[in-house]
Amino acid sequence: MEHLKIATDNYVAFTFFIGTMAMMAASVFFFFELNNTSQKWRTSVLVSGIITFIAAVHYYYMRGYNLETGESPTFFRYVDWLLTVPLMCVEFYLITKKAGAKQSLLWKLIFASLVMLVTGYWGEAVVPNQAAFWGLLSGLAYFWIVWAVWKGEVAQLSKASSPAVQKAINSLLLFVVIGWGIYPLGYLVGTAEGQWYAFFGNLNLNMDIIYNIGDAVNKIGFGLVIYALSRSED
Ligand SMILES: *C/C=C(C)/C=C/C=C(C)/C=C/C1=C(C)CCCC1(C)C
Repeated sequence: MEHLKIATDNYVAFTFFIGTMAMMAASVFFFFELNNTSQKWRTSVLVSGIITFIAAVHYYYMRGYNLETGESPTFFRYVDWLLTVPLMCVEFYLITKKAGAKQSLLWKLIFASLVMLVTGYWGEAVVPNQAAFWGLLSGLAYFWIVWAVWKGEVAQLSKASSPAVQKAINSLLLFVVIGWGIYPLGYLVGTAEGQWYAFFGNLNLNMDIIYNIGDAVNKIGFGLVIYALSRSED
C-alpha cells in the first residue's frame, strides 16, 4: 500500500487526527476518574466515557477513510451520532431522574434525536438535491430538544433539583443551543450546491472541519459538565 502523508495544509485530516486523540484522551480520563466518583454520579460519568470512547473508535476510522479517499466519511459520521446523541439524552435523563424524571422523557428525547439524525442523513447523503427540505425537518426535531431543555420537561425538573444539578442543566442547555448549533452550519456548508442557500458553499469553510470542531466541543464538553457535577456534589 502506498504511504499516505498528511499535507501541511490539509486541515481536514489534521482535525480528524486531533479529534481521534482528543476522544481517546477524554475516554481515559473519564474511565480512570470513576475511581474518584461517588456512587451517585458514577453511571453518569461512565456514560460520558462511553460517549467519547465510541467517538474515538469512529474517529480512528474516519481519519483513515478521509486520508485514503479524500472524501467525507458521512456514513461513519452518522453511525457515530446515532449512537452518541441518544447517549447524551441518557445523560439528561440520569441527572433529572433524581428530581423525578420519568422514563417517558428519555424515550421522547431519544425519539427526537433519532428523527433529527435520520432526516439529516437523508438530506446529506441520500437525496442531496432535497437537502433543504430534510434539513428543515431535522431542524424542527432539534428545536424540540432545545425547547424541552430550555422550557419543557427538563427545565421543569431542573427547578426541583439541587443547585448543583441546576447549574449542570444550565451548562448542558448552552451546549445544546450553541454547541449543537454548530452542526446545522456544517450541513448548510456541505449541502449548499444548487440550493437556495448556495451562499454557504462559497464561504470557504469545510463541512468536516465544522463537524469535527462540533464533536470535540460537545462530546468532551458535555462529559466535563457531568464530571464537574460529580465533583461538586457527592
Ligand atoms: C456527538 C455528536 C453530536 C452532539 C451531534 C449532534 C448533531 C446535530 C445537533 C445535528 C443537527 C442537524 C440539524 C439540526 C439540521 C441539519 C442536519 C443535522 C443532522 C446536521
